[in-house]
Amino acid sequence: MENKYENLFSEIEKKILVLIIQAKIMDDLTDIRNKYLSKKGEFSALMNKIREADDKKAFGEAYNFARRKIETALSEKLAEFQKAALNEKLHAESIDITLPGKNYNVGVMNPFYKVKREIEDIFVGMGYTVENGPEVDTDKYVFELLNIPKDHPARDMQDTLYIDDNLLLRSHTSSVQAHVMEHANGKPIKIICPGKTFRRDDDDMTHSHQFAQVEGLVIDKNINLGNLKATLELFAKKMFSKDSKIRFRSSYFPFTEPSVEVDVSCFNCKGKGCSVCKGSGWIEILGAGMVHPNVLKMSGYDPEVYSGYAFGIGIERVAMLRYGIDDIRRFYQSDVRFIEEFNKKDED
Ligand code: FA5
Repeated sequence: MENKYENLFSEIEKKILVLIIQAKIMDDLTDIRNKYLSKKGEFSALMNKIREADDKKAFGEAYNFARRKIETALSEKLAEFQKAALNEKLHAESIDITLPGKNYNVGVMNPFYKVKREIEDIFVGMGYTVENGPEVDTDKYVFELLNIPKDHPARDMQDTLYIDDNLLLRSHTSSVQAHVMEHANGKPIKIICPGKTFRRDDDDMTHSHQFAQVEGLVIDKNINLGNLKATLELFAKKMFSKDSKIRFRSSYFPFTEPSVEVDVSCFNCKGKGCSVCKGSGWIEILGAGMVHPNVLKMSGYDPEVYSGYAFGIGIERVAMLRYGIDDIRRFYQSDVRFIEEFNKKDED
């Protein structure tokens, strides 16, 4: 049906539609919208004439019809601009897949860390949890709670770097034993703690002033030396080879009684004697023993009820045996050729 108000809007409608067609950029559309369709825009202003219209409904319909046409044309043009902009962006970002790629070198793990992780895996597999302890610690934890009072001669063998009279770089991971016992509140313990240790040792092929140990500590009722031996034998078989054997040699540590040094049968000659084991057929890898009753008492355990064992494994020494590395200092020289060499050995 004819609407007598149509003509009132047709002229301005055409003018705006032409402007929309001619728009070159998105901003042109914004300008058109502001100029004609905003509250005080030229087209919107025509709505005021409704007051004079005798058929207000028809007037409103004609106005809305024209306005919708303009709005539709604006949206279509806007979509056109957006599509063009997207195409342009996609084109600019297109990748030439025929170009040669960049070569990235994949880093490899230092054999020290490989062995550290393997040791952790073996003990976690036996139900141990992995703990951490401070590398800078007090005299109390590094020595006193381990039955090494001030002026005890055993301190000579573990001289270290002191920050002040009381604060020092730990000379063994055994310091973690006292921390763990303190927090366990008399409950059973089964932990290992890998970490850095420091000593005033002269560096040579098998000694470094900084090295790493894995401490092990088990405390419960009825723990005996046989448990320690079975644990370490299983460790040696998993770490070195399934026919590895271990032997205990009696030794002395103030914090264990009895104390032992533990040797592993030489992986190279299977105990016959070779240059790796210096002809003995055995290689020392750790110190261990039954936790001394004094240590248990000082940390709140009744030695009549609880017993335990502890061990301290030198990580670099194990890595040296595992990979046939002749000099401990190589671990710390950051020579990429050295590190890569041991990755190749794993792949062989
Ligand atoms: C200890 O440090 C004791 N805390 C171990 C222990 C723990 C005994 C729990 C009993 C119970 P020892 O000084 O022997 O013990 O060191 C243990 C291991 O650390 C050695 O067998 C060796 O593998 C390694 N180690 C010791 N000193 C050095 C060093 N300067 N450089 C490299 N490795 C070392």
